[in-house]
Amino acid sequence: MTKTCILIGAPIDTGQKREGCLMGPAAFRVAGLGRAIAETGNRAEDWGDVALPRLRDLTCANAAVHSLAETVGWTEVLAETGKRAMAEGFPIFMGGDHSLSLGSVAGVAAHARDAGRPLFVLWLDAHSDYHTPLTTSSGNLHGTPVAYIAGRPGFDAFPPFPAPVPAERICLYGIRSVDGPEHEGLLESDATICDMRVLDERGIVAPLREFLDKVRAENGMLHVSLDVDFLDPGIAPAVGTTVPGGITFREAHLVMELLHESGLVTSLDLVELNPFLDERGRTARLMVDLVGSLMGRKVFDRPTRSFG
Ligand code: NNH
Ligand code: MN
Ligand code: MN
Ligand code: MN
Repeated sequence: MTKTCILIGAPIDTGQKREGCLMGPAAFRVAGLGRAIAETGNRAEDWGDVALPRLRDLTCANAAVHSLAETVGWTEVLAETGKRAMAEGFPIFMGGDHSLSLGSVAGVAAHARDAGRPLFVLWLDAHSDYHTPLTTSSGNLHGTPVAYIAGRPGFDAFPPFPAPVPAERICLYGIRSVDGPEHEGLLESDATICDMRVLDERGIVAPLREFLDKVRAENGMLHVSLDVDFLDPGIAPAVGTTVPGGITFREAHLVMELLHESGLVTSLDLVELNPFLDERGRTARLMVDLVGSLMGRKVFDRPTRSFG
């Protein structure tokens, strides 16, 4: 089925402290995201970059938290834009750091609620991003979106999350860096944790298929949030928070191909690309190639699915 991909640029870098992520949307365009989608026979429509609305005075009980007003502003505009885009096609949110997902998933969740369908979230990341504004010690709000999506308390400055996603519909996949308070919270939740230990032991395919089977069984919509640091730093250096032992080139493409074959994905975030740290655009190009695989590009096109 032909999809209309709606590219939404979100030049955000206030969710963390290193400058550069705001060049992400431009880098994705230069690396040919629109062309890569068109080559798969799908349509790409670029809505340009969203702009930060006027800031309000907001405070947080945790003094470590920085750029709260900016992050809330981005959340509001992305939730609104994301909801509109869901009604017209398959939104691809081009970050920007991962605080983008506070807004993108809020918009997607509002759409799913109105459509009467359950939303599932696949978090492809080295980190669990399960802090709340009250538990983060870095104060970097890019480490909080999963908690917001799951409806954890502590987000008083933010718009209430439209339809919190029950933890059993969230899968954290590829994680290998989890802070203490995140760990405690996750142990009490029913989120599916495919950390690197699980993936090393079981391989990458079976755990992913199990999660996709759950989505299919409930006729769910599936949001995929792809953080550059999900990938091994050796193949994806353009990210501020590299963690060794990441997903390889071949594994990453296989994940995307399985997602394509599932036909379940309805929206996508591309986050944490910091083009200032890239080597001649290789990380941006890899991310674009991965979207190509997600949208159906194949090396050899088999008439039927031949791998069970
Ligand atoms: N857990 C750390 C923090 O909250 C790191 C989060 N950084 C990320 N998340 N890149 O994906 O500061
Ligand atoms: Mn992240
Ligand atoms: Mn990360
Ligand atoms: Mn932390």
